[in-house]
Amino acid sequence: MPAGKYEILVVDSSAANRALLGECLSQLGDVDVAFAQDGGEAIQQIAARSPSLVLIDIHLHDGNGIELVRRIRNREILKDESEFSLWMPVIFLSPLIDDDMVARGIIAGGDDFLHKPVSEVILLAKVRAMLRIVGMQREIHAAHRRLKQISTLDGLTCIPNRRYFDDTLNTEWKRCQRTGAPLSLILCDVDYFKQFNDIYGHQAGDLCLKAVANALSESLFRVEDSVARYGGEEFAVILPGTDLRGANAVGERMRTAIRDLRIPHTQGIKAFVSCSFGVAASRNLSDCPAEQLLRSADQSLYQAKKRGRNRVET
Ligand code: GH3
Ligand code: MG
Ligand code: MG
Ligand code: MG
Repeated sequence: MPAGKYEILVVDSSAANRALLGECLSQLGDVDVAFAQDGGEAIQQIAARSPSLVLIDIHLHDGNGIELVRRIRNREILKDESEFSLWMPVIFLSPLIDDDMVARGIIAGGDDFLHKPVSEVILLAKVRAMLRIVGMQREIHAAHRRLKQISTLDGLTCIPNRRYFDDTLNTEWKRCQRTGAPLSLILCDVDYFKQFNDIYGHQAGDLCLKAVANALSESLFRVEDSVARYGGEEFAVILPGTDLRGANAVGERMRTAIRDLRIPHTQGIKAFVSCSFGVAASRNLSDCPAEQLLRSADQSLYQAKKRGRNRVET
């Protein structure tokens, strides 16, 4: 069995059986055993602890084990917020097992049957085999999480990338539309960056972009605000619940933060690297699509460039 802790839930209405099964399962080593004496308790325990595996006696005080599994599998009780659902194996325990029962149990969502009284070696072998798959599944889940995280980050600056920006703008757009809150956008573009590369080299250009990305991130104080690398030397900021005045203030803070980096640029504004900012806000989102907000921020950025750079325009 792979490393990591597993939790097994034993659902049995007989205290003696619970004790027996608990003792047997404790031989597995890295396993915690929890108990439920009926379906009601089982449902609570599964919701609270998300066990790795469940053993369920067919005959429970408050009903039938097969019916309980049907409810579990219908996700009546499993709240799964992630897109990734994890398989939780279920083994039925029954003194009598016939074909019809096995068919019904498997169709309901069970995975295996064991005769009562339970053979210790068979129980341990089956549980081990199932936990092996649960362990592999955990590894896949962890890899999936890592990949998902990587896919939304920009490789150079380590801040969110364009994909993240597009998704977040979409989500925040809908949220603000629902709640009636304003939504602001800032587009930021490094001034005379082509010349920066020409003078100091591409590697220095990369370092400059990292420093700019960092300064922009550190200028945001609210958790719901985010900055992403929008393209080459352009960045985009999403400010949910912020109006034009607030967004303007954030833009001004960012502009100052970048000047304060004091990155030399002989062809830049007053010999340091600077950025230009275009700000746009929308209050009535129902008659202004997200693309229009983006266009409006882009127009403001264009104005900032035209009016001399190192400035914030709305
Ligand atoms: P403006 O003030 O009008 O924005 O002038 P600019 O020179 O910054 O504008 P332009 O769009 O002409 O140049 C952007 C430059 O950014 C050109 C491109 O080589 C550089 N660039 C884009 N991505 C990267 C990158 O990842 N690393 C480096 N070093 N340079 C990059
Ligand atoms: Mg540009
Ligand atoms: Mg340009
Ligand atoms: Mg530029």
